[in-house]
Amino acid sequence: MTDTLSPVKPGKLIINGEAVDAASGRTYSTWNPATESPICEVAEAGAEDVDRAVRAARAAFESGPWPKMKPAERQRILFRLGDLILAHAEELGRLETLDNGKPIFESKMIDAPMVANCFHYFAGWATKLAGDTLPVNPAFFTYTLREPIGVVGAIIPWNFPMIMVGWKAAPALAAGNTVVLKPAELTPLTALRIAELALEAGLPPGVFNVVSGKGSVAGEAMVKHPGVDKISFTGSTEVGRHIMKTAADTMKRLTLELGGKSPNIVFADADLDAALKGATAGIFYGKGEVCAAGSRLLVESSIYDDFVARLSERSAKMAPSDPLDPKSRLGALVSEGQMQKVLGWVETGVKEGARVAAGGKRQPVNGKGWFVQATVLDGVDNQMRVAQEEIFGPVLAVIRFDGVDDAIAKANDVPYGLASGVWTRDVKKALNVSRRLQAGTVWVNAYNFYDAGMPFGGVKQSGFGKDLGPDSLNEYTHTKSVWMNLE
Ligand code: TAP
Repeated sequence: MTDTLSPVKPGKLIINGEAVDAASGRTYSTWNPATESPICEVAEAGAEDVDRAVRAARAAFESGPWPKMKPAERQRILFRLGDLILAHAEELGRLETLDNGKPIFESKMIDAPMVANCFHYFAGWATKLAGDTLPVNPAFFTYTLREPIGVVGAIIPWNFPMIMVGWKAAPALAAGNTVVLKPAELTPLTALRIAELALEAGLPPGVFNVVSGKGSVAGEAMVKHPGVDKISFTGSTEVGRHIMKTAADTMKRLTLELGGKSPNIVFADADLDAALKGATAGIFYGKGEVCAAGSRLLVESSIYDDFVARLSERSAKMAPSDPLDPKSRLGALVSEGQMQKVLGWVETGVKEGARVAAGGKRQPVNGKGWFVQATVLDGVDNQMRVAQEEIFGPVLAVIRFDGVDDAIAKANDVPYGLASGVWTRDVKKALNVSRRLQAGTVWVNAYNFYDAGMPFGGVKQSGFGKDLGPDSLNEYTHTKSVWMNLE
């Protein structure tokens, strides 16, 4: 394994424009999932550090230059940050792969450009956030202002550690807010590095702070802190529910991007070669540790047996490999615990009556690592736990259906509603099915496409509020109505 290129420097908290230790002096090791070895020590924030960061963000919002700055200047700084991220794609990609276990192809070629894309795109919005003049009464001049909310607390998961920085911080900062971000304990390195790049780009001290640490300590402290005006969270439905309850005490606004069990529906009239690629990429990209993964493959009865045979053959060829190898397309799961959970789900599936048509086992690379084979569970019934609950690993549940109504009924019969895919050559069918799916995103003859300009977020137990696109700016602004008496 090639992870000893150069040592990774210890991670420090970024508070008020400085790299600092935790007040307690505590650190923890972050691990390389592909080699099962520690990468470096990282400062572990406690409630006192969160308080320091929130005070810095509060001061930067109340009396610092950021919210009052000419929007064009904010735009320039955020655009510069996008450029710096692109210029550091190699370094950020390597850090992400070491910390998370995902293939360097994904972290360097897809994730880093996506984060840059977020800062470039939202930089442009800084100059375009306008209110309205609303002629409601001739006796008044009536207009609205679109104002930043204040201090945004961003809490992000371990599966897309650097992309989530872009999704949360870019729109919040473009709108003039200040941010305190807590990366997942398991994957803090890229967020800390991007915070350093943000200072280099010219973000004033206190505008973007990063506090690495445990969710139950640093995350909890952020959600309870009266100095935080809004929490933007991506993670599990369980933690999202807890955050919603806790945030009620201080009446914080919330954006919750939660779990998923997304259906990827293949009709018999589809381009089956394309659908096959879409089905495998839909689940195995990101090792299946993807909220929007097409983890339930619904296949029409008339093509079911043949399609599953081809799918199994293709999946069996996707062997896990060294994530630092540019050719790798299946990396290591983020932690030993996650690997055990995923293997446990395969056992559950078998006990429920599913057949392992491909993979199903741990497969170390060079004798090490938390790698799991690309796994296909065939003959799954939509009521089984492996069809209803999030596995968050490279495990695909394949379910048979008969006709459009059955496909829709099965697709919607889960607690989640994050994303979905439809494969068909029939345009009317595609449009009708897209309308009837309960999901925040529908991909037609495609899967897993994202852009900073396209809103993303779920319905049902997948949460509410949008990341990305123009809609996400509503999450980070409020509207002030002004009535000016003309008489
Ligand atoms: P979680 O366990 O929910 O953790 C997400 C974040 O919340 C982490 O930073 C975590 O910190 C923090 N956290 C944990 N307990 C907290 C608490 N009591 N108060 C405040 N923060 C707390 O999820 P995960 O295991 O990292 O990620 C996997 C889950 O995220 C999956 O369910 C997946 O579907 C979902 N996800 C959803 C999306 C979208 S866009 N909908 C995207 C990615 C992931 P620690 O890690 O330090 O505990």
